Amino acid sequence: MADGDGAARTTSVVEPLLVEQRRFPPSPEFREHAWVKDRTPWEEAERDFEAFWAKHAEAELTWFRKWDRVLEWNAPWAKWFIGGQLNASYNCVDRHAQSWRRTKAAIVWEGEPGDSRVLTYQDLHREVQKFANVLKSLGVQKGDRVSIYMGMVPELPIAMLACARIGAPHSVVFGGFSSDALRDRIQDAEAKVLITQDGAWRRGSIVPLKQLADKALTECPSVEKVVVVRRIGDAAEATMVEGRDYWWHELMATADPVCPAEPLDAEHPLYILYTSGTTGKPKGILHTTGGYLLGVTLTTKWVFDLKDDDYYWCTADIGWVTGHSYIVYGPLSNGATTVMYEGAPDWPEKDRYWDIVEKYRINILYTSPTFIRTAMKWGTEWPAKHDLSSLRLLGTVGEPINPEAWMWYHEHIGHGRCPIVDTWWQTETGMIMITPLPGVVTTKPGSATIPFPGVVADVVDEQGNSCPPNVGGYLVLKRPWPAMLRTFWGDPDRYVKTYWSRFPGIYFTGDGARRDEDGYFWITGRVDDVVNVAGHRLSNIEIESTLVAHPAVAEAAVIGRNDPIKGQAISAFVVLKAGYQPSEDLKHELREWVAEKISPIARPADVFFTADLPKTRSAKIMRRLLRDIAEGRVLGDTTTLTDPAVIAEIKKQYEEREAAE
Ligand code: 7RM
Repeated sequence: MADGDGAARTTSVVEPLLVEQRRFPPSPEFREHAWVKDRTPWEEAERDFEAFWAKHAEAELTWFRKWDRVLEWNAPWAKWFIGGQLNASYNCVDRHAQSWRRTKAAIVWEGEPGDSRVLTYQDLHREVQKFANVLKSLGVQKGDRVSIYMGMVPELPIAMLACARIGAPHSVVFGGFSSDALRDRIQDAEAKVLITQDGAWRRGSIVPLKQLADKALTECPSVEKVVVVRRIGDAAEATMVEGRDYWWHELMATADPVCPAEPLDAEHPLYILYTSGTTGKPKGILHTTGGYLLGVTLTTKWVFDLKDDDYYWCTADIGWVTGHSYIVYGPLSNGATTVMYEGAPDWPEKDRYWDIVEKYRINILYTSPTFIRTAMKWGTEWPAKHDLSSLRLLGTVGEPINPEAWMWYHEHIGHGRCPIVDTWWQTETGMIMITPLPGVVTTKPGSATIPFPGVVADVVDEQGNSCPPNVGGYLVLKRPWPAMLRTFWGDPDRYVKTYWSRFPGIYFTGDGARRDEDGYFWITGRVDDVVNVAGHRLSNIEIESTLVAHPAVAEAAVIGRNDPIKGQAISAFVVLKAGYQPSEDLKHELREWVAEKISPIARPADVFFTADLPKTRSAKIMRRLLRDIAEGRVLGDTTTLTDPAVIAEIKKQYEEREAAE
């Protein structure tokens, strides 16, 4: 877990420099038409939270068999809807394809080069069934894992839903990850099949996904078959291995279009998604079927106040949990129209998102604070060029949003008309946990406001006691919720240790927070060794290990420092091996090394060479001190350091660089 040095600074009275006074109550018109108009759901959940979830499980999902018991809770092991049977693919596709929604757009896809596709629920039903049969023909059986390494193309949700249909847990690996990262995740999941594509478009150039996959597969003996979507064509230079690799379109051409959804136990694994934790090894977060689907279905409906005629667009990549829950499962389970975009926000121009909003008349937009801050930097002229009057609700996720960015979003995108939902949650929680419901909760710029009905969150001190108002502490969750992770894939001990050991029986989020006098939560960010760059979670230790794997590097420390756009940026402090000299070339090489080994997201913004790293007498790297330097704070106590001169030297380098810029 955390080495403790980051944690220490959260349990103190936080005195906000500027107390946020602005309040945005829901407009009477919005409230009148909202799914939730008053406090009833919170009251119901308070009276009997199991009955609350059971009521909505009945109303929102279609079950093949009703459950016998709502919850079995042997902390930290949860089972929801025991004895119940359902299928996520059936809930997301079949039940809509068999209703008046059959001709409604399910997925509206915008390609980076400007090509587009619309799949109605009927189309999706056919494609999902066909691909489920393809998977079966490749030997995939219930319980087998399928890894997916793709960009944002419609075949990705089709593949996920096909896996769900036959009970084969999918493990989507973000298409921006390196072949090493892919290899580690395939190995951990012991996937039988990999689905990928020849290449993906990124700002007009090609990411050669198949070539990267081939490299990973040289060390993945579990993978028997590979399915390749043809997105690019010859330019991707994908080569096919006879007997192992198959083109998606060739298999689909002859696939049987009928494949009934398998009735699965509510606790049947739906997917594994890897996320960064406090140690180098990524953790396979396991989500199961019934509770997860209920959590994402109800939050999608209530938080976004989603209606049948809405065009809903979440700009995340499906490779992250936000895409799983709020591009694929939540919206489709609701029978919504979900928009997906393949490319970058500044391609071909800095108004691509606003162009898409205008083109499709988007009603609900869900994006990240990093994107909002970037758009602020680009200037108001870009959104001003477009008709954004279709928007009626805006959302954010992934990092704390600063009040200035919130206000900019409110004014320049929402034109003062749209409620903003700042949603706090994690890969682990599966569903949105702290959020306004837009028809009821008055918002304050920068606060994720209050827990979703049925969720109990608190801010506690080192001993686990609730902190008084405005005192910072650890954000914890005190009651099980249906979409919670069930374990780490293949590592139950670490699941217990990571989340449930600091405060026994209570879920430790890894975030710091305070709660104000109105009970509103203000999330301050991670208190453990996790960096959050543009809403993407990275582990300090994983990046350090990667740096140390470079022949020139003896030791490395990595911290996330404040960054005005990305929330945090990575600073690396590197001790070289004897015989290596610091140089600009070597800095560049190390930055590229990390980008290649992990992902361009992990590429350090700055690299500092130092003779030694600041360490405590118990040999722990004092990342807190490095952070203080990087963020220009006065250095605290350095007496526990083995060699205080080390830190003075690093500080000098930092200041020299600042002066040079
Ligand atoms: C959905 C997602 C989780 C971490 C979480 C926080 C941070 C997410 C907010 C936020 C402040 C928010 N999953 N985080 N949402 N911080 N306000 N609204 O991002 O597993 O990738 O990251 O992200 O630190 O622990 S995640």
